[in-house]
Amino acid sequence: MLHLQQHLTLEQQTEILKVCREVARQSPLFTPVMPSGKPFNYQMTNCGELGWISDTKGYRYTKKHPTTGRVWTPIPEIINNLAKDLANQIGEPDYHPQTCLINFYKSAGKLGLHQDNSEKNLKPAIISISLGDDAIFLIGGNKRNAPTQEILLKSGDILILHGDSRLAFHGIKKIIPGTSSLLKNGGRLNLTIRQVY
Ligand code: MD3
Ligand code: FE
Repeated sequence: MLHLQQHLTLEQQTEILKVCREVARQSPLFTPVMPSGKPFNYQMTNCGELGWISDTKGYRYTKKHPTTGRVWTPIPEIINNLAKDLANQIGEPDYHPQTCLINFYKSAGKLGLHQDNSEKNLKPAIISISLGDDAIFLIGGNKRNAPTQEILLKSGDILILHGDSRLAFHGIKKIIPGTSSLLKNGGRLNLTIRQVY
């Protein structure tokens, strides 16, 4: 895993936040539920040719927003270019961003320890961008019971998950309210860019 601390300037963060708001206007945030019916502790939407969703039918990628029934909006240029540049730098010149999951956490938001394995191709890197309030991120090993490490993610930080870390268990333990003024009303946005197949 690569952790690029404060990689994005305040200007870049502001521009990315703006395009996320435009995405959310077309494809509104919604609260997904687990296959058990239990709601997640955050809201989400997507952009790109595919979007990751969870409901009582399971975890999967779809071409359409679950409530509007419309296709997801394209990945904004600034996000697409940033992801391709970063992938290039880690030796993935053919990286093709197919989806950007946008998670929005309020102050009580969290995400339990899990593995990302809904993708058909598990080789391409995952690129994650943090905006807004700080979060305590947990990352462990490739087995659920392996010890975890806490990492503080701040606004403008980027994580690149490739190689061994791609299948590491991970989660968001806590949001630390009042640590960023990027989002007017607080909270944290996380963008996760993936090539699915
Ligand atoms: C480590 N999101 O949506 S992003 C997710 O902050 C997810 O919203 C978190 O985990 C969030 O699935 C964490 C950082 C991240 C993304 C993918 C990973 C870390 C990862 C895949 C493997 C290992
Ligand atoms: Fe994940």
